[in-house]
Amino acid sequence: MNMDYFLGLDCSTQSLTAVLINLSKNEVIIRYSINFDEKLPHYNTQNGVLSSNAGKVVHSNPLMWVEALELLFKALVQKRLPLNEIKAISGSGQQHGTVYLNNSFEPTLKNLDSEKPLVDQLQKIFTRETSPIWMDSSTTKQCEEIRLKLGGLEPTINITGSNTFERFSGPQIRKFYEQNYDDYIQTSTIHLVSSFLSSILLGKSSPIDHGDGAGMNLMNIRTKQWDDKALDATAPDLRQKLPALTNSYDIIGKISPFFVERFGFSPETILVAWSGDNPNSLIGVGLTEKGKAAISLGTSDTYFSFMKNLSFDMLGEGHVFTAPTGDFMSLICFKNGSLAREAIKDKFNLNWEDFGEILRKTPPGNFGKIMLPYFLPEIVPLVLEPTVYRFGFGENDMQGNVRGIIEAQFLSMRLHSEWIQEQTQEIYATGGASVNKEILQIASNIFNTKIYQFETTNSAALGAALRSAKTYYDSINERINWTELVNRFLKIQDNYIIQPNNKYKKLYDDMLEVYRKYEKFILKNGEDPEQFRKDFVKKYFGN
Ligand code: XUL
Repeated sequence: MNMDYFLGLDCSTQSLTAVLINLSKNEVIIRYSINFDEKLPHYNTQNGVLSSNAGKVVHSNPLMWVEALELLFKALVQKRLPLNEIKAISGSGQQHGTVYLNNSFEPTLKNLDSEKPLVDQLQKIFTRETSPIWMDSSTTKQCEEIRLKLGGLEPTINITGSNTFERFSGPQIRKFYEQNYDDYIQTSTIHLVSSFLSSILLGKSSPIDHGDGAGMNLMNIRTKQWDDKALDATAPDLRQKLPALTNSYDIIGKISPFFVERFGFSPETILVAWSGDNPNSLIGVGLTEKGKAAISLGTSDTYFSFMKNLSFDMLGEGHVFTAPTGDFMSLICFKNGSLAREAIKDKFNLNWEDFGEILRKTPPGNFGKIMLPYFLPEIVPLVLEPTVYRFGFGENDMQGNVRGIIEAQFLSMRLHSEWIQEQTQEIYATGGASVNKEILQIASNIFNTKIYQFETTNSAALGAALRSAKTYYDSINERINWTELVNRFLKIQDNYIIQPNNKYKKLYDDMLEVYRKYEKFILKNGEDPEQFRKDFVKKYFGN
């Protein structure tokens, strides 16, 4: 019997993951990951990255991603998975990261020898050995320069969908142009992580999809074309170096002979444009209609939602990207996600069970203990010099710190998502930490919204697999709509729904105001809200 297999790949910060699905049976056949630190130690990464300059400069090695791709396919072959029956492949990449290539890139991809490892053949295609990734926060100067050239905050947001951000590709490209002029001139193509890896599968330079393109400060969010003003504000001759843009749902070609010969894929395997991890997760967690938002608790924490009608965060903290469906999505990215939670867990020598136990035993509102959790430079709100602030408690108060970090993360998420106009009725939780029910209960209480917890923690790779399936069926005129497609894989069970406890609604509304004032106090020279915090303590804890 013919089976409809589809493959989704996800090159995230710490690992490369494959999710293989069978649409004839609506099942996931395998989820398999290559962890960079563990399986490719010779790249010397920590949590998948190379960090310098006190955490401000964060790069990764594109050859490591290539080597991981081969390791991953080798493992799938060894597991005797039916690679030759896969109908279509798509993928996902950590957003914003840029790969700089010379003019041997295309000829090299065209002439790959399937007897030799990829990594040996791609050594000489780069003009920049390492790629700046989304965790990099070293381009404040370039952000300011570009924003100024575009006419300030408002026009920048109106054109690109976002303020300029340190990690966005445009400012990163400008920094390379300013600091490594000769290498910039030698660069013939600049790819994103997603389009770089899709190029390798395709055997030639691949387009960049609108979803990931929107995270560059270079694409016009309304016309979905490279924006001349933004290109000029960033670096000279940039248009020639950028691949074409394409819809996220477009077929970009068939898999290159290298992968057919080396791993046994069918030469008929269709490739669908890759996208960023957040647009992919939008599909992977089933956000195909308005009113639905997701929180992804991974290396970074993100809050994102499906958006039917374009609207912007004029404060410049959130982003609007194109959704894989052709609609829009909002995204807010918090860098102090898992690594911040782990910093507290490890400081007190806890495991995740102990951590959950403390969350269960401590009261909502944390006796008015407020943390501003900037263990790393933060994206939202912008904090370039990492410092952890504690009000009403000290760094050795274990319980205060455990609840403090979690409440801080979700209060900040609620505060900084206030601009999103389409009302959220349901939140879907995904990412590593979403298996922790205590964490999600706090999120649910703070947002006063029901949260669906999913079994899947590979939502980006699953989203990529589902996207490739959607395009494949559209191409053979067996149309399925997005919601019907994603629902086949989103089997939410009743015990995975977390209900907000209404009892804490008012408390968290009030605590949000305390938190808002502390952010203002620390980051914007606002008034010291100590008395306001004490009033909160008195109101809810009586002392
Ligand atoms: C989104 C962002 C991160 C990366 C890595 O803007 O920077 O979520 O995509 O996951």
